[in-house]
Amino acid sequence: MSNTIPREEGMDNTLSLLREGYKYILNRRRSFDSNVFETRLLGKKAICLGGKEAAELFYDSEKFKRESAAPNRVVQTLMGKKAIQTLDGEMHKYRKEMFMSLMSSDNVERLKKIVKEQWVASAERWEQKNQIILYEEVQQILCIAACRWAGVQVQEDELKVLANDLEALYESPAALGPDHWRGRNARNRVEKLVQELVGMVRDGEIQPSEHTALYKFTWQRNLDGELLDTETVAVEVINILRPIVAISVYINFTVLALHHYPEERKKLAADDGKYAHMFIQEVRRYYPFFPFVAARVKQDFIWKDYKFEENTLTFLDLYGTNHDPEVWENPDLFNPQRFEDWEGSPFGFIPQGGGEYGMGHRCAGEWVTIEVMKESLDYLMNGIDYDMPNQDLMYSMTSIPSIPHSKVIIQNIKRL
Ligand code: HEM
Ligand code: MYR
Repeated sequence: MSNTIPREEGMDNTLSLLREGYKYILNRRRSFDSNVFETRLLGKKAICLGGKEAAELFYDSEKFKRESAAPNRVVQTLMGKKAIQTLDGEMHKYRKEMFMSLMSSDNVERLKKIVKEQWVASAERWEQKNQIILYEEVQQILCIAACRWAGVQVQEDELKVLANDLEALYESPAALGPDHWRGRNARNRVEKLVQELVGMVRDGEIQPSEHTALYKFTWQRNLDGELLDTETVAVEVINILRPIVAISVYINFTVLALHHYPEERKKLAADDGKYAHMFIQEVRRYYPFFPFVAARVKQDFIWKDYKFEENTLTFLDLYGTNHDPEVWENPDLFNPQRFEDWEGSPFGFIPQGGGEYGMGHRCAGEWVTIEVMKESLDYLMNGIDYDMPNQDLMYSMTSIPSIPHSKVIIQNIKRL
């Protein structure tokens, strides 16, 4: 015997999703008083899940798979074909090990060092200018750092185009019309560029250091002992470059938080490192970024008397789980203090996905993200002084991903 999953009426509710954005799933979880409901999105039946318990279910790889789960528009922009995000089982585990082999503390330190150097070099230039658009400048910093870290050599004059293309890959998945096509064109260009480099590594024309993603991925063998095909190597190297550039969104939100909550500056100034960590965690929890992730039911099962049918498309609400009152006290208040005695939760705090790194799909770059954010926060607090002119700092809850409208303008920059 099973109960019927609460169902949202309507032939297709994609329009409501567009209208309500990050809050679409949360709004319905509230109105149906249920952490699971059924709807129709992008012309298909879909189940939406939210909350800690539902996240635990979603990350059970016996129950959900990623094959054919990501909408085509997301594959064609953000992820790329045959990317790790679309793999299951042994293939996924093996590919994940390849990614995680980059995440040793030495290698993460190497990235932080490059990021710091780029902040310093950029601030020197900014002193000569009246004002800068931080989002764009930080993308340059992170694009150079990501390329150096990954062993991807690009000419100085190509960097702006590349940073702009990598931005387009993560800004376009949910966009419509030309804003979406900008991402598809960017993917074609970036894949071509990285594929050429992979070819050059294989031909011995260039020799990136063995710590780099370009080296490791180029020489990675599949479970069948064959080298990965060139397209897949390029897709996975881009799975390193793009998200590092995307940290610019979180850095923008970091500056926004410092501006909106000036008392936080004092706490950070008196800090030995612990408060900075709490502050960064709260930025990742509080601000909207990755809205939800998609999977399909692997085989029929029953959960809480609800029947989940094989192949049903299922979305897990990341934003809504990070704002779930069952998990967080006053979830809509920005309060880093909440992380002081926080015991950790692989399913309640999921800005970059949940569960484990090794077996599941949780973000391979979560540690990198936190460390790059900390390094950047430290430079913003102790490396420079700046003013924030009047500007439109609003960010929309319906554009995905959400970015403060002015892209954060800062002026009168002085190195300390
Ligand atoms: C996966 C978010 C930064 C590499 C993911 C997932 C999310 C996410 C939500 C999917 C989880 C799932 O499918 O269940 C973010 C956000 C970032 C970020 C918001 C902030 C900028 C990074 C960085 C890297 C990275 C810096 C690499 C250096 C990956 C990879 C996957 C992934 C390789 C696929 C993991 C898998 O399928 O097993 N990320 N990420 N991400 N992320 Fe990140
Ligand atoms: C990354 O580049 O991997 C990290 C940041 C990506 C943010 C992308 C936000 C839009 C994703 C829409 C996905 C819908 C999934 C079904």
